[in-house]
Amino acid sequence: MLSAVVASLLVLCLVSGIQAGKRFQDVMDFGRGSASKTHSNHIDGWSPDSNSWNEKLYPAWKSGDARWENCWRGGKVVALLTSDSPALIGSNVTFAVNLQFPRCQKENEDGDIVYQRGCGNVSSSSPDQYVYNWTKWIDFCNEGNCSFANNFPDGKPFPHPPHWRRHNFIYIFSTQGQYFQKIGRSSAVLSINTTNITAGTQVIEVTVFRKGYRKHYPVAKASSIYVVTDQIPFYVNLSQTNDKNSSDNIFIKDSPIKFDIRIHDPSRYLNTSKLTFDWDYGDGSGSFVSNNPISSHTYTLLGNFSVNLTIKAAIPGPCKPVTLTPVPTTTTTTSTTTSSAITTSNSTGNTTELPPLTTGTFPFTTEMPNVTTGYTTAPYTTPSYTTPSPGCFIYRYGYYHTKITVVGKLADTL
Ligand SMILES: *[C@@H]1O[C@H](CO)[C@@H](O)[C@H](O)[C@H]1NC(C)=O
Ligand SMILES: *[C@@H]1O[C@H](CO)[C@@H](O)[C@H](O)[C@H]1NC(C)=O
Ligand SMILES: *[C@@H]1O[C@H](CO)[C@@H](O)[C@H](O)[C@H]1NC(C)=O
Ligand SMILES: *[C@@H]1O[C@H](CO)[C@@H](O)[C@H](O)[C@H]1NC(C)=O
Ligand SMILES: *[C@@H]1O[C@H](CO)[C@@H](O)[C@H](O)[C@H]1NC(C)=O
Ligand SMILES: *[C@@H]1O[C@H](CO)[C@@H](O)[C@H](O)[C@H]1NC(C)=O
Ligand SMILES: *[C@@H]1O[C@H](CO)[C@@H](O)[C@H](O)[C@H]1NC(C)=O
Ligand SMILES: *[C@@H]1O[C@H](CO)[C@@H](O)[C@H](O)[C@H]1NC(C)=O
Ligand SMILES: *[C@@H]1O[C@H](CO)[C@@H](O)[C@H](O)[C@H]1NC(C)=O
Ligand SMILES: *[C@@H]1O[C@H](CO)[C@@H](O)[C@H](O)[C@H]1NC(C)=O
Ligand SMILES: *[C@@H]1O[C@H](CO)[C@@H](O)[C@H](O)[C@H]1NC(C)=O
Ligand SMILES: CC(=O)N[C@H]1CO[C@H](CO)[C@@H](O)[C@@H]1O
Repeated sequence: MLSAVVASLLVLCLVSGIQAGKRFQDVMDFGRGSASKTHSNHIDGWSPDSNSWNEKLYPAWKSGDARWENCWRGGKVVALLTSDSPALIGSNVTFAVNLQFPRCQKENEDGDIVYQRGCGNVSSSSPDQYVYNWTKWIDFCNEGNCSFANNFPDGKPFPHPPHWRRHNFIYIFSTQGQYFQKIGRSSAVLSINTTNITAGTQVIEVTVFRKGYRKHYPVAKASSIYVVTDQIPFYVNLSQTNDKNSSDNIFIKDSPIKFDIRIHDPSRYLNTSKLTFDWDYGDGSGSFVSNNPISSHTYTLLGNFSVNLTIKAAIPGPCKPVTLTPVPTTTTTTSTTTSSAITTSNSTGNTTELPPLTTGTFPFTTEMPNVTTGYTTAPYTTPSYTTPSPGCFIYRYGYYHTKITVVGKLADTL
């Protein structure tokens, strides 16, 4: 009898022990999947998703949980998650989250959510009515010590950047088996240095909570993919004066064509690199090497030409034999030929008012398949175009190939 009581107590303890032991990876939809892979590489400033998650303070709902339906007054909040990928390994990829509130709701200067005047049922003469007024809590908060819940899911206290009291949303990002937490207003931006991220297509997820008194409430969830590549992302703009159709790749003989290389490098990672552009215009004129992303070539023959470009970036790097992220030299096709739109998914658990958005897509091309571009440090490199200068470099390449047709002036009017 007694032993039965002890046993059931023990069971109770075990059960509650299990409940208390929720981890980030259990909460994140993609956490489990990515945790099974080997993510031994640490992202600066991020934490492993094996850390425990305080479920009392942050209720954890999976997508599709019915509770998402009533988590916000007057409708649903949609989180739009976008990125500026593709990102060359070593550069930063930047994510932006924007919260869209139900019709007629907006965030005001104080960071509170109010009904917009003159919208829908809200009378234009009445003062702002609040949906969520967090300002009223500020009195309960002095120098970083608030009487309401003021910690992240892993227990760390909120940081106190300027105006932090007006930061009423908590953003939990998750990728590569790691998480990052921050507070903010109705939008948030986050950069990741991709040095330690494996080349390929990766998934990132964000869960957004609104500030509550005793606990915080999930309001939206979103996920997106981003591409990290070991080849320089760029596109080439070909143009010619008086070109009838700028997208048909048909040009006129004896008139210069402008080849304009636009490198996609929003974090300016390549700013300190030496860039070399090696053109082959395909008309037997040979290789033309330049340091200028804009070049010009005049075809004096009619016909079809196969144009090739190799971009080489010498990025100043550490000199010691580095054991950096092993860049998979497997078919880079998977990671680089995805010039397709990178779509972001929306989710508030169920249906959303908006179609999935596309990220700031970039018409980049890095075509040539299976060219190996591993990390190479200066002492071990194959012969290079540039004369070896002091210091050591990481070399990255980008490839472009296109076909153009050169016609006579009268050809298309005939
Ligand atoms: C990459 O990983 C190494 C080893 O874990 C770490 O020391 C370094 O800070 C990381 N760098 C970045 C940019 O994440
Ligand atoms: C989810 O959406 C479906 C179809 O739009 C709807 O029938 C269902 O009621 C929604 N689920 C919840 C929990 O609201
Ligand atoms: C990312 O980190 C690496 C290694 O710390 C550094 O060399 C590189 O410049 C960083 N990239 C950016 C965009 O800050
Ligand atoms: C005000 O809102 C109610 C309920 O949402 C709706 O039935 C009514 O038509 C609205 N009135 C106007 C003038 O929009
Ligand atoms: C929010 O609460 C504060 C303090 O109670 C009050 O002064 C303010 O007017 C409220 N804001 C709105 C938009 O109602
Ligand atoms: C924060 O508040 C708690 C409880 O109200 C109090 O015990 C503590 O001394 C305060 N700490 C500071 C730094 O004000
Ligand atoms: C790159 O991201 C890191 C955070 O990972 C940030 O500290 C750094 O300022 C960023 N650099 C640039 C140039 O965006
Ligand atoms: C390509 O270059 C032409 C001429 O410089 C310019 O008018 C056009 O806007 C550019 N197109 C793109 C997509 O950058
Ligand atoms: C321009 O060329 C593209 C590609 O060949 C073609 O799809 C498009 O219809 C052309 N536009 C015009 C106005 O001729
Ligand atoms: C140009 O690139 C194509 C395809 O990548 C390749 O087949 C061809 O040999 C290259 N031509 C030259 C002259 O390098
Ligand atoms: C690239 O692919 C070609 C055929 O598709 C193959 O013959 C060649 O060995 C590959 N090169 C490398 C470096 O994998
Ligand atoms: C992940 C997710 O829920 N995506 C949804 C985004 O919205 C579209 C259209 O509303 C749905 O088809 C997706 O399933």
